[in-house]
Amino acid sequence: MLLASLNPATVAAGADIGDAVRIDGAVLSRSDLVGAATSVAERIGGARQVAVLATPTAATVLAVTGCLIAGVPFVPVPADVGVAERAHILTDSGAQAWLGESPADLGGLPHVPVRLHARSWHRYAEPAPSSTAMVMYTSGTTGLPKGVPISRRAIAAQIDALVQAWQWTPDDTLVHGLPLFHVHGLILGLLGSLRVGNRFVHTGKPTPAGYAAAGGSLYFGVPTVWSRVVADAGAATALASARLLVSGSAPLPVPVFTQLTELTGRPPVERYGSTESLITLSTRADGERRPGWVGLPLNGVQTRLVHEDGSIAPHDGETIGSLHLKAPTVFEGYLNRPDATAEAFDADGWYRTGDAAVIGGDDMHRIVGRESVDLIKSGGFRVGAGEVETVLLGHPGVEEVAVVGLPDTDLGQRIVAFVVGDANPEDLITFVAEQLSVHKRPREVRLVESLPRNAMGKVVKKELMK
Ligand code: MLC
Ligand code: AMP
Repeated sequence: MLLASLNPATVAAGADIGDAVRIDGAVLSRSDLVGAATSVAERIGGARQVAVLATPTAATVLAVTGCLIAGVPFVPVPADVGVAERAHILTDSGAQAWLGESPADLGGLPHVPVRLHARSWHRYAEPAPSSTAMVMYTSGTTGLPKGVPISRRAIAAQIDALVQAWQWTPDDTLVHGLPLFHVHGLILGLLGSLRVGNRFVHTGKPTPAGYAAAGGSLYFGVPTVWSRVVADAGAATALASARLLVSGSAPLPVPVFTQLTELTGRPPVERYGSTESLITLSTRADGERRPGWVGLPLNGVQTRLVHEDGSIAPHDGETIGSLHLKAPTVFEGYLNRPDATAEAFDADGWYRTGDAAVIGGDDMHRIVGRESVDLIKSGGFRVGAGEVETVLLGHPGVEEVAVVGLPDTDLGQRIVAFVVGDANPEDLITFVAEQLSVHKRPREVRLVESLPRNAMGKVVKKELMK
């Protein structure tokens, strides 16, 4: 069973815990989860696909769990989603209804609320491992976000590999305050806990104080979270009793690694992945944790480095190449986008991650950076420069625009828009927040006379990043 700890037979036979999930002030036991989520499954059983506005609430946990019980693929929609991005996700995915929390504007779809106190004890057959569990949207360098269908098999393989790497057990209490619409917070954090059977605590926002108060043994965070934790020495020292502090979704700066180690006595475990591949590399609970390096391949993962001319680069700890990988967790293709799927894989089926890396003779991996300046990571969120530029060009005051990610000590990269035109910078920031999503808004808009262009007329973004 994918969510093994929610097996109705074992829960009924006494394998219950009263506080399996704590979220948004609610405490759910395993039998609450089984009963309420099975009731959700009964209500949506015939649906082809549903959208779940992934707020960090009990309703979202039950909506997601109910879909997995019924075998209905769901689309986790960013909790802070704006108008244009929401319309695209609903149309592209073919979602038939909102399940659980609902946005103020339903976009023409019916809404099926989740009843927290409803119960059903119907037994569902386990859906096929090859079936799609969810379709998660993720940004590319240009255009609108693409749907990534993620199979039940991939999720199970992912969690089992992490159980091995992190010595993750039902005795753990896993804590995070990350969004439930991405791999990190949803698949690893929530579904991982429901498969392993450990207690899960969602802190709402991932604040240092929230992490310190949660009393967990296993903590997940993006680098922005860890850099905020080390800036709060009191909160950081409270984490000394944890077993593992795990960082991922973006590069963890070496100074943050060092300070976290000093303050907690726990060198963080780093791991690397993507929406398309899930997590493929990690340092181990019982292995070396080297600052600046993201670890060894997880069970079943093969990696290689490729030069621009297609030749294979050596694993010598120095040579930089494009990171390609094969893994049981890699997706099969984007929804409705055969063109983008064809670009993502080479002729031998290797997935092109789009990241440049170095591999050591000991198989340790270091991520050097993104190959394209047009894919930005801000606070651990992946944002395409192209999607932000397209929205800004739709504003009447904008004539030309170029969006880049500039280095930022808090967010890793800060989204900055260089605009030629006549508009109020604050209005432009709000415009993107309303159209795409709040986390994709530029943190800064710089009005400029002109954009640097090469002889072909193409904007030279490297000039803007100096
Ligand atoms: C500010 N706000 C605005 C606004 N300006 N709202 C609307 N319009 C505007 N113009 C308000 C918001 O309403 C919100 O309020 C608040 O500002 C949000 O602030 P923020 O500055 O965006 O948040 P911040 O504190 O900077 O967020 C940091 C963060 C966040 C670390 C909490 O970036 C985060 O959750 N990151 C995690 C991303 C993640 O999980 N990625 C995993 C991808 S999976 P209010 O009141 O609501 O706070 C992956 C695979 C892998 O990568 O390897 O894991
Ligand atoms: P997403 O699809 O949002 O999961 O983003 C995936 C991208 O995040 C990867 O291709 C990397 O560029 C980046 N990433 C994830 N984890 C790490 C890490 N530990 N170190 C550096 N970059 C990372």
